[in-house]
Amino acid sequence: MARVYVAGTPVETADAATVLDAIRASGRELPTLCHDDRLVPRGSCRICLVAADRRAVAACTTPVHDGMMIDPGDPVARAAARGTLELIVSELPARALGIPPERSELVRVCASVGVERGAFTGAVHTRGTDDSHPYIGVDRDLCIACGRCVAMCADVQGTFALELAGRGFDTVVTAGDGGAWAQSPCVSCGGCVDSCPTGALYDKHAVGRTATATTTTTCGYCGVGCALDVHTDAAGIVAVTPTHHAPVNRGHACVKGRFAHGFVTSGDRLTQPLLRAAGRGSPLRPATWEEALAYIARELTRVRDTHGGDAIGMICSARATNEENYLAQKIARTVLRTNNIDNCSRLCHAPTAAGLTASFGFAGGTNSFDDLDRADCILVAGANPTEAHPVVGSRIVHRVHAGARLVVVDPRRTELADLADVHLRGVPGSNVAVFNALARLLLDSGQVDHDYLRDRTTGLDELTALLADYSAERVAAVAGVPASALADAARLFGSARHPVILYGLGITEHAHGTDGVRTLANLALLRGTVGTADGCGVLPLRGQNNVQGASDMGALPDVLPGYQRLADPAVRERFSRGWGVPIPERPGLRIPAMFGAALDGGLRALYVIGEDLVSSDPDAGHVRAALAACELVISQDVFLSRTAELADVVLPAASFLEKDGTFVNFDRRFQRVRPALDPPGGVRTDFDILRAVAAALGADPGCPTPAAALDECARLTPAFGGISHDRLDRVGPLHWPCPDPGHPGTPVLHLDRFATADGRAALAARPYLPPGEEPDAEYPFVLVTGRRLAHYNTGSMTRRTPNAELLAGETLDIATDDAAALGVAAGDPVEIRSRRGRMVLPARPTDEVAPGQVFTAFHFPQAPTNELTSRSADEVTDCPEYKVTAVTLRSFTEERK
Ligand SMILES: Nc1nc2c(c(=O)[nH]1)N[C@H]1C(S)=C(S)[C@@H](COP(=O)(O)OP(=O)(O)OC[C@H]3O[C@@H](n4cnc5c(=O)[nH]c(N)nc54)[C@H](O)[C@@H]3O)O[C@H]1N2
Ligand SMILES: Nc1nc2c(c(=O)[nH]1)N[C@H]1C(S)=C(S)[C@@H](COP(=O)(O)OP(=O)(O)OC[C@H]3O[C@@H](n4cnc5c(=O)[nH]c(N)nc54)[C@H](O)[C@@H]3O)O[C@H]1N2
Ligand SMILES: [Mo]
Repeated sequence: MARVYVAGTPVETADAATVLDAIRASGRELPTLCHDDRLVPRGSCRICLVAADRRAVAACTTPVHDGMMIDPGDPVARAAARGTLELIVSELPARALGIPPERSELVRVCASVGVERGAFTGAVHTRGTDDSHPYIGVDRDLCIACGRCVAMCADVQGTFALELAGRGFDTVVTAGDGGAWAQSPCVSCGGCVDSCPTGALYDKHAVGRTATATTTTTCGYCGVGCALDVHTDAAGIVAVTPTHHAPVNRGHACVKGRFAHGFVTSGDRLTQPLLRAAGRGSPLRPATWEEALAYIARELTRVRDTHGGDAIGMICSARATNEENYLAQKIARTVLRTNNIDNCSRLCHAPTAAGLTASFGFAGGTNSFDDLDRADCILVAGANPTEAHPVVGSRIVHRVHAGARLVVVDPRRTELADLADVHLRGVPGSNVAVFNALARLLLDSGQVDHDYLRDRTTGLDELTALLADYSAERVAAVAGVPASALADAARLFGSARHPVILYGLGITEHAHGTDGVRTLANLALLRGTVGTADGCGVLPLRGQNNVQGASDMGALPDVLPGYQRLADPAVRERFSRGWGVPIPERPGLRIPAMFGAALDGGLRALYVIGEDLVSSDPDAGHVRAALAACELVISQDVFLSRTAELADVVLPAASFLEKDGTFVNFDRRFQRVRPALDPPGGVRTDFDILRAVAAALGADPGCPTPAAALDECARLTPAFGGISHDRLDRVGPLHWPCPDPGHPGTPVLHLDRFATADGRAALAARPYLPPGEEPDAEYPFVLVTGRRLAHYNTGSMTRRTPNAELLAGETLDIATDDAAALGVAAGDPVEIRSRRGRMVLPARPTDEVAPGQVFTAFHFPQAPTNELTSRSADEVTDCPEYKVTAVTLRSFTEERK
């Protein structure tokens, strides 16, 4: 700590503080122009000149020392600052000072320093504008070459798309090679726009509007859980900006959270319930809420009372809030009287929940994302965070530039693979073999923590015995990864002091996904880097905004909130007492089993909240057949999804921007979701809809408000006992477990003991087994499916925003040589056929995919990827093997000739 004097008043600051920090800590404001808290201070604009120990200094770059005397109002320094500002302004066109103050820091600074236009008139630029990008407008003549945008792009986003080009007076920001912004490598995170002090870079959507309110909430796209400030006027959203100083995203965001909000006003949003007046076969027509609710109540009651509650299934939404998921599973269990409730974690990270529970005892990532800041080796396995979790991706890039080593395990050459020290490019489905080889190399080289293994783990002998079969040479042959690369990876991971493991669906969405998670977790255990103050642990990059929370809230067939086991009579007893209704004992069906039961006649009604089964579940033909077999399908969604089109009743739901509640992000943080908008007329939140459905069924589910729902959940769930809306509003995000209102939350799990029965982590001795579906002579290629930056899952939201201009359609990514052998060039149509279905996509020849493999996403209805994927699934959790589908390809143009 240092004690300094600001205008004579003593102020305590950190040793590393700057004069600017000290002035702000004293409660004073000091205008700045080139400064941004997210960036390393530059000290280039001189607007923050003050006197320190009687010398004029730039406050933003001058470090404090004990006893320093700071005079923020020193007349000489401030006159110099004012003169500098006058010079800057003199070189700008008149419109620079006509921008509303909330969109121009320069205008605010001029007002505060007392500078008006006209003191000097310098030469003014005529460098023109760039309107090519759907979101980012460029008015080059307002650029003062402060460099903030360049630093945001390089140091925060990690893309290095921007630079200051030209010399002297002509220096100006440019993107890429200086051509159109839209053609540059810019990934549209918006960081440059958020930092630009003059309006040279601006949010095109916000032009001409003035926000009258700002609501801080949590992003509803991926599981990173970025805090966003949603700025609104009477007409709706003016702009969304990342919340500065938010613990997760620290003032950063991606193209989806930052810009893709236009779907809320899309003309085709559902705004009233839809019903089939004359039953199946008749068209969906608008209905009143009363009609729709009465219909649902009558049909659900009929099915329940005739066939029992287990003839009904409910699929809850990882897009919805904790409170909504809590209420949904409570209604399923107490009103519909079934444990047939599941959520899309089944399609995603169910193997994570099963694998981490088996290894460590808890179904959550072990550490906080913040621990990445000290990681010196990052193992990214089966994840593509620069596209799917961009704020995490940026932080990884940043760490690597700061010296951390990077190992990427992915069949594709992703952006991070390009940056990696070692890229292990095994064939899809080879993870267990690769991780076993790495484990063997760590053991053979002695790069393991023997004390830790002895004291804190079980299963070392079994693992060691199994690993006899996993020499690097043998695995090289199985996985197609050079033995030397395996050795390099093991050496980097084995010699790191703070290794961290981040992983994604490339590990889980496999026939042996749970084994993949467990054998990956072995690596952290061997090194003793999980459950220790030093270690950085194992972090699953959970997918949906609230997939962690949907599962935490018990929207699962075999556990109640907080993973309390339904099979445990004491747990059932507590919930039965808490809810005042005995809860059914029989464990419910998982999503794939619900489809099977529908086809067998055991399941007759399916209530689907915020999931597009036809687009996102594997083998769409099978899904459609299952839906057709049900007597009643309810779809509750923001849009008429492909599933809603097949439903008997469609209920219009609010989006995350219109909701009150909480989400749990990928590192177990409860974060507040606050309504920035009212739902459009006729639309209700999932919370209100669920309460109305329960009421129509003649039940009162309690939980009058979202806050009350979380309170009730906290009372029944020890791990969440200290979490409430009120506390989150006061102290900010909290990591579970958080057992009581005085508990600070648990960023790092398992510090004293693991949550397993014996308190030790279980090493897993799991053999490599081949994928469920393998290529053969008839279907010789492996189709890998995944994600692209600009679009989100079924694309229902992002396709209804200008993100559709950033990526207008799907492609089939194919190795250059394979494309040549097929006779297709970029853009040529290729027919892709599996044992179940087909589609036609334009080819995109690239060396990002290996020969014999092809890649595509599932964001567009015109590219119905899941018509092709198989029902092969993880043997433990039924998570579909989306990452391996055997397909055959042919040039479609050829065919038609
Ligand atoms: N832009 C965007 N962001 C998203 C989403 C989105 O749709 N769009 N969806 C969200 C959701 S729900 C989720 S779950 C997450 C998913 O986030 P990720 O898990 O990162 O996404 P994927 O692209 O599905 O798969 C990750 C990687 O696994 C690799 N892979 C495939 N097979 C194998 C294998 O056998 N071994 C290894 N080691 N790797 C393999 C793929 O090549 C791919 O690069 O993203 C979330 N964020
Ligand atoms: N081939 C292939 N298929 C995959 C995957 C893959 O990697 N490859 N990944 C799988 C994974 S990981 C996942 S998570 C699933 C995702 O699959 P889904 O969950 O089906 O996909 P989403 O597009 O995220 O959202 C589903 C629906 O929720 C609606 N919605 C959004 N917000 C709300 C809300 O607040 N309330 C309500 N009621 N509705 C809302 C959207 O409009 C959309 O129609 O896809 C899976 N499918
Ligand atoms: Mo997901």
